[in-house]
Amino acid sequence: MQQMTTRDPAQFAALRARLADDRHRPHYHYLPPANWMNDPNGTIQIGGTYHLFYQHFPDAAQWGPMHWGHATSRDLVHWEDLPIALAPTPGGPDTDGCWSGCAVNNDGVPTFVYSGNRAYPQPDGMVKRVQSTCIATSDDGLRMWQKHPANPVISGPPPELDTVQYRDPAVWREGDEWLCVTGSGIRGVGGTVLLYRSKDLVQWDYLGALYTGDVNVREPVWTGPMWECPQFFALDGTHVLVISVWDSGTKYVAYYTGDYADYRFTPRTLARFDAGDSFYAPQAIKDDQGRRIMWGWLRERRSREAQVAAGWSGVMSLPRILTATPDGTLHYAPAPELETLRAAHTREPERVLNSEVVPLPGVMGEYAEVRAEFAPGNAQAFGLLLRRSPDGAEETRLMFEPASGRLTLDRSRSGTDAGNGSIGASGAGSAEISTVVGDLLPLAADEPLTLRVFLDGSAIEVFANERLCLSERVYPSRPDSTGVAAFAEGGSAMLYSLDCWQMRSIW
Ligand code: DQQ
Repeated sequence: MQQMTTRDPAQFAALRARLADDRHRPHYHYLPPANWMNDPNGTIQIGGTYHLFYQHFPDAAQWGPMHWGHATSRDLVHWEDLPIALAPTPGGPDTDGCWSGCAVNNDGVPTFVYSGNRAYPQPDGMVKRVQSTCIATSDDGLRMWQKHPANPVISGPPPELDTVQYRDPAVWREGDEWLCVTGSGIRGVGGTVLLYRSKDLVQWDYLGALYTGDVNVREPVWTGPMWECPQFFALDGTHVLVISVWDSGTKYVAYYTGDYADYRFTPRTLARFDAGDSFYAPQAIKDDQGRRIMWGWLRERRSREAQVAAGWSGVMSLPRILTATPDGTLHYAPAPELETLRAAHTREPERVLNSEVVPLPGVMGEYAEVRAEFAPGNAQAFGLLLRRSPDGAEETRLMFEPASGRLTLDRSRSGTDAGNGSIGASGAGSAEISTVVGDLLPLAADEPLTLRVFLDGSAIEVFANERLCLSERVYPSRPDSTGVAAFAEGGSAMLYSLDCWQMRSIW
């Protein structure tokens, strides 16, 4: 692909048009006009407008010195691309990248609090990274940003701590002070979030660790040696700490719920946030309806070469509304605004599935929402076959096993192109890609399984009974891998209903 840059907003429409025919490119998930995107940053709603900033490399579909891209929405569904908001300043603390951070409204002054990154190549070929906390403000409605002359406002982790890495400030207001958590890890101990307070976002005092994990504990979730992109907020009577687990590379997202008092957090629960391998580095806002809305980065699951050749990389998840139950379990719902994208609708009749695969020829599952409700019956396994070719040679299997209560997504037969992280895959990173992902979803007696599946080119997001999310990326090789089938194995299951809506493009 001829080199494209997203530095010039006048080119945005042409870039989107140029990539529009790529069938792996989503139609109703946000992604930049072209090139690389990773974490959501600086999410905020001001004057009714949702602002989404994101980690962006504007010169290629690969990771590079990070900028902050920018898009806005009035309805959480349709987005307008705006010019790049932040770029590295040569010689400054963010010379090698404006890394992740947040946005706050400081008495009417929109302010970014973000990670500056400097990279120093070492004689042994390694790179020493120096990460600090910087701020920037805007006086023109969040378009142009001025970096503060005092940057970095926090030059690095407290010197008394033996830290692994240090980045990704998340700031909130408590009374008359600002509080900030920053992701880090204590060598040999575990991931940690370091807590600071400030009156003015410029002078910060370190208050100790809000909470530190234990790298040696594997259950219920291994939380690793370092945490990126922490999020900490009150929700429905509990406090939630969301962490992105890093271990020489990005792993997955987990969350704790528990109690917060005297600048310390005491967890009561710990679980995976998303059972897939794609969702990472999420960020949440509280909007003007009081809803806690979260977006995450749906990273690619194909080789670096395939991403560069495509000319784009990275997708933003759909906005998820979070709620917490009294036992500390998070529930997730796709923002109801997404229903405005529903177009042609098909409904399959109720049927019993008897150890069989039932293709549903009327259901087109390429850019669609599928909602299916099952009763487990006595089947050993049942579920949906997604992105299926007419002969079943390619398919992505979403399967529930009642005995174990496990929901899995198997992408081992999703596509055959080399480099797509599936069968026949080759290329950077493909060896470490798991092809079967999932988690436990215990059902109460007589509780049906309700799957809401959002299919959008290469992006799949599953909401199961609103308490398990599973996000993945698949790259079917065949243009006719657009079908959906229902199946049951080792007995029968009841498919009460299956609705499918074609989803309109947001562009
Ligand atoms: N991405 C950013 C970091 C963050 C990581 C760099 C998480 O600030 O820790 O692009 O994906």
